[in-house]
Amino acid sequence: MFPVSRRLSQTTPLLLRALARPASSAPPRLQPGGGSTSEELFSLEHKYGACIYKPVPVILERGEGVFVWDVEGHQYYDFLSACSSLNHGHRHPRILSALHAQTAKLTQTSRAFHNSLLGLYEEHICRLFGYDKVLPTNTGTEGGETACKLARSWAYKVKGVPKYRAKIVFAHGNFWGRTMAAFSSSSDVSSTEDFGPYMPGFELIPYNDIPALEKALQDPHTAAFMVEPIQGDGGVVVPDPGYLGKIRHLCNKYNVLWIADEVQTGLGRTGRRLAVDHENVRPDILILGKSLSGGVYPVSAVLCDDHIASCVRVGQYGSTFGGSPVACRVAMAALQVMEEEKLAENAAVMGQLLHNGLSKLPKDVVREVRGRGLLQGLVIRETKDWDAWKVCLRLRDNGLLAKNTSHGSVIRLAPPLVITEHQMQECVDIIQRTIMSF
Ligand code: IF1
Repeated sequence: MFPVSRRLSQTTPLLLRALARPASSAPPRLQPGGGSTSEELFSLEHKYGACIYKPVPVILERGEGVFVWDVEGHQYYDFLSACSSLNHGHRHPRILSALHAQTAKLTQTSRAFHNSLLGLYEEHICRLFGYDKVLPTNTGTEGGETACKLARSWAYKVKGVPKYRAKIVFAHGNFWGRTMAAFSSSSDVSSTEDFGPYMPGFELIPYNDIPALEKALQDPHTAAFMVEPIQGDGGVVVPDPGYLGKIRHLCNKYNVLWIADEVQTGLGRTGRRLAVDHENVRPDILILGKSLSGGVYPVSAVLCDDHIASCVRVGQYGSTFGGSPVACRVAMAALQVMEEEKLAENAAVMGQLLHNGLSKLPKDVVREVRGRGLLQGLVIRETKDWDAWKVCLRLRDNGLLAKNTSHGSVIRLAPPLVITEHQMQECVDIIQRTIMSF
């Protein structure tokens, strides 16, 4: 134990810091919608917000369909769709009316009681995706955590893996969040090195590498392989044709669960309802999120069949807002709109337009254009004069908002799936003009 004096000296500054801060009840100077300028708002974020992002310098105030406007009234095409949480576009009228209708009645109950929407939603999503059960969650990360827990529990109770020897395999370049478990499965040392020690029982193999996968699955303690059908933040990496089918085959062969993380690729983004539909294969556990609520509320979901869901026990899963009346209502509306407005089909057609329009760009600036549907990546050949970040800044100046992935040189191009042919042509022109300006 430290001597009292040292303990005091250590605690005194903290104590003083805690006590000395006068809580201010004065109302903030600037009010929502009160005409604050970008500069004023930048400075507030700089002063009061922990520095955890490096956003493109633009302050958005309004959104409609594929468009957003900044506080000065400049209009932009939104080519990120808030990281694919706006597949339906900004403020889709049918999703907003579902939100307003529900908030006028009952917003939240917690799972301490039933609510009148949960069963309707559970039936809707299970029948649409063809699974026996759903665990309603809030964020994609929570969906990933839930999937890993399900896989471990199944390994012990069904596969017969000795307790606490279960292994879950992930692919280099994966991203499914920033929690301790998500970071424990990350290959990105630069963002995870501050947070050890890491979750045991996680193993990394190269993405799109079937021999490496087979070797990992041969371990009798392997519970699951969790993977994105296309790696989003990893740089819009599309695996070889047949990769998903071989995952399915090998997971069957070695009695391992296949967890598909479709948080970013799902719900029409790649030109099919799910990215796994491109190879007509079915994961054992499916994680959805982001656009599941049409971008108006955090809603995610984990779908599986009874032999996996039967491993859960009351009290092991859940959250305050998971399965709330608002979550259920907006998710049902989002799923209906996706189907009735054929968003996946439009993504396939518009994605081809985008891909074709960009494939003619000069190879000395654009190394490659890759992706599926409306999840495309523009791989910039970076030099001392330009990089992906500078291209994003110039795209902004030309009226189109996009952002490079954590892998730096790849600009993710992912507009809302409601984009029209005319709008897509305009955007291709903007991107071509911008690239040619370098
Ligand atoms: C941010 C990235 C994209 C995801 C996949 C799970 C999650 C994500 C495949 C977790 C989340 C978001 C997080 C968001 C930016 C965005 C992103 F750059 F971080 F990686 F899209 F590529 N699985 N991706 O992509 O879902 O808990 O966030 O709901 O953190 O800034 P979440």
